[in-house]
Amino acid sequence: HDLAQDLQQSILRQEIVVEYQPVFDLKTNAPVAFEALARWDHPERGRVSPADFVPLAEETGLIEEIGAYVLAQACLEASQMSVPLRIAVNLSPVQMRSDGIFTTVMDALKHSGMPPSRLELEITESALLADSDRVAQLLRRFHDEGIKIALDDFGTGYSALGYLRSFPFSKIKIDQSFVREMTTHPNSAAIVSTIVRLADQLGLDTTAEGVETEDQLTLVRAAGCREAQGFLLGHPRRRLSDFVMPGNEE
Ligand code: G
Ligand code: G
Ligand code: MN
Ligand code: NA
Repeated sequence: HDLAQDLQQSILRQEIVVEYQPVFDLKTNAPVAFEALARWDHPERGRVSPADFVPLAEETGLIEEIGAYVLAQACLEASQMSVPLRIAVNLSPVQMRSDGIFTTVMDALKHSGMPPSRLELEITESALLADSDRVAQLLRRFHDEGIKIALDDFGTGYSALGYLRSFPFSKIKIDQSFVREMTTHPNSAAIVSTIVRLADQLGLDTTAEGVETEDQLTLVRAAGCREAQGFLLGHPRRRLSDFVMPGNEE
């Protein structure tokens, strides 16, 4: 039978699992947040990537249920951590358009007891394109509750700078494609430094995504990024335990 049918059963069958990737502060080298990343452990196909099932979930409308599960699970697990780090959750543009999204987020916070200030919602530019007045209003409601909003995959869309003016972001996440090219393309390094300077002037934090090598880490640090995440620093993992930065073990 088809994948969409299986996806419908996936939550009930507890096949959707949430992994967490640590995000590190580049000044202190300490972990400051975790990004929740959904995975689907299909009984026959094995692990299905969100790159494959999120689009299917969006088409079928199941993203609302799956997204609510991820939010609830992430807030619950984060509330049980020994150290109160932030937790970042990705929201699809389809979730952003649903009427229930504000309540879904607030319910996840209420049921877990986690303070809103520890939650960061990651949205991509594509969520801002349609119905932007409504989205701006929604983001302001989140912001007024103390929830942080991060602009994910920055640099890959239109990157219209007007977005940075009209929406209450607290952070820009610099797309992995720039980080990957920093060591080989001077233009990418220049773009990253410029994004960081722009963010600084707007009072926004920056996270470099997809840091895989020591050279990349050196360059994103030199560019002034506040935070970094990537396979060099920590892979997504099932358990929210206390991560340490490589080379900083003791
Ligand atoms: O973890 P991975 O690199 O396989 O994720 C692939 C894509 O799926 C990324 O763009 C990531 O943002 C997205 N993704 C992962 N988990 C979630 C989730 O819970 N909700 C949504 N909407 N997207 C997710
Ligand atoms: O779109 P978004 O930025 O949310 O996507 C996050 C995705 O990037 C996750 O699927 C995560 O598994 C993946 N990811 C995290 N760190 C790295 C990395 O260092 N290299 C690569 N290739 N992917 C990464
Ligand atoms: Mn993300
Ligand atoms: Na991203």
